[in-house]
Amino acid sequence: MAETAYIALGSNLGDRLAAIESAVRSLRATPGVTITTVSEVVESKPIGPACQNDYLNAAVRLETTLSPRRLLQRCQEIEAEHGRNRAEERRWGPRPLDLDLLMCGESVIDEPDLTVPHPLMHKRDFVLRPLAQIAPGALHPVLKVTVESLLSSLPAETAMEYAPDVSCSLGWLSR
Ligand code: A4P
Ligand code: MG
Repeated sequence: MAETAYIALGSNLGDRLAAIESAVRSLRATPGVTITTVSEVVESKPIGPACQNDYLNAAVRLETTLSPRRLLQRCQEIEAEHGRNRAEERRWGPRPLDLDLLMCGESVIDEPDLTVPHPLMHKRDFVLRPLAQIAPGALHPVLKVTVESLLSSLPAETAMEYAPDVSCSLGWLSR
């Protein structure tokens, strides 16, 4: 049975927009995955070590017959294809591509290498803002509140700065 899942995309190294576009194409080409909506791409100041570039962030909604674990594996393959090497990274440090599995249907998973919903999604403006564009009414299966209300209840100091000139639409990548 197909489930609705949401994936967050981020990039702050190299050609950030090309990486995000290409990752959406790779997801779209994955058997068992149909991308249904793609958010705008927004630019955000980095959370984490300060000495790194601003990020581009986006979110996609998809229908999938893959299990959450298989979907995460596919995300990690796509990250690796885009030059990501975790062995050389700091936590929250710069990366050419980051794909986070935010939610997958009603699944609640708490395993060492897979937590669904993503454990930080409800605290991240750079995740919730693009996600709220495409799924304002989606319900967080643990917190039992909508994405829209998670976003509006973030403390003001977590609000990100966005550069509107970088905002752009990848809607043409939906199908
Ligand atoms: N993992 C467990 N559950 C999941 C899941 N649901 N989705 C495991 C993805 N991965 C999951 O991930 C570390 C491990 O988490 C993986 O091995 C996987 O098995 P990672 O991608 O290597 O580490 P990370 O991305 O540094 O950590 P995390 O906890 O995903 O943090 P974030 O929130 O992604 O932070 N600032 C801005 N403005 N924009 C950003 O996109 N991103 C980060 C990364 C920091 N600052 C940022 C941004
Ligand atoms: Mg991550």
